[in-house]
Amino acid sequence: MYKPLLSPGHTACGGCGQALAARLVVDIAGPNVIVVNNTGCLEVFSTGYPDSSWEVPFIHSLFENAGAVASGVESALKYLKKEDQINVIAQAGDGGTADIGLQALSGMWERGHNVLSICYDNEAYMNTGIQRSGLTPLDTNTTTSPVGKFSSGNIRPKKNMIEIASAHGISYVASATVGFPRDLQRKIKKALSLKGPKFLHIHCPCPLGWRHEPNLTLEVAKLAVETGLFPLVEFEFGKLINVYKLKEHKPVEEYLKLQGRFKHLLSPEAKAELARVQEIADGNIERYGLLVK
Ligand SMILES: Cc1ncc(C[n+]2csc(CCOP(=O)(O)OP(=O)(O)O)c2C)c(N)n1
Ligand code: SF4
Repeated sequence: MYKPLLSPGHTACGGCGQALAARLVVDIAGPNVIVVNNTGCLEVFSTGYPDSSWEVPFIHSLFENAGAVASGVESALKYLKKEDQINVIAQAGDGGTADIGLQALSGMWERGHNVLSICYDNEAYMNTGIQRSGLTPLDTNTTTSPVGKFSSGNIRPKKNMIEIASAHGISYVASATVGFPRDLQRKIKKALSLKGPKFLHIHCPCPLGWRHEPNLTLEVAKLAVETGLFPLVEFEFGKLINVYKLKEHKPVEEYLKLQGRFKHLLSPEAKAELARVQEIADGNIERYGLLVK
């Protein structure tokens, strides 16, 4: 009988993209895995003391150091000559990956540890109240980039985390989304079949922070890809090897209009800001050759 390795009964919000992604990940990774998890929503909703939803060994690291802890776990497995039997996954949210945890991850990638790092990207520090992170998109309304008379939300574009990781020349770097679960699981399988450091960046809608209906999680996730705002790409040793092609280029409004965090962009006065967001999507489409010709 099927037994999920991230079992139900945890306390994630209804429609949480991160809960769905984590389950897809661990189910395909299988039982021979050790998970190291930065502080963040995923760790909090799945491990409320004294309970745990994890059916595999799970270590809660600090907010900033899953990379360092996972490096130690992998080194211990090597010493015990068990590195071929057990996979190590280091996982975190976007804040834990692209901001505070980046130094530890970069060190782990540079040293060449055989670890799969995963970023569950819900585009803000959700666990502490929707503060912006380095992966929050331009013009997002968050509690630390509030929309107002003189502000259209977050003033910085999303960091290109995929290319930051890929610049380390590691064996595999890819983006994925809960909107395309089979593609996500294929990428996990591929990553775990390769030696050395790997990085998977998973786009995970958050109904609470993005202010969309919980039943729209998959639709929102798919539209991020279909508008070009979250391209699905794969790199091997720093080289782009594959992209998810788009048959048509949907306008960004189709994605933005489902989410309260972008509501201000749809007013007639916000035309110029909306054009800036569309420019980002167009730039991704051109950069990665996403459109079917
Ligand atoms: C050094 C340190 N600073 C701040 C915190 C408080 N803190 C815990 S979780 C968190 C936000 C996590 O955000 P992210 O990594 O994006 O994950 P999410 O909760 O969004 O899934 C913060 C700021 C902490 N635990 N440790
Ligand atoms: S706040 Fe967002 S990421 Fe956190 S449990 Fe709720 S839906 Fe999931």
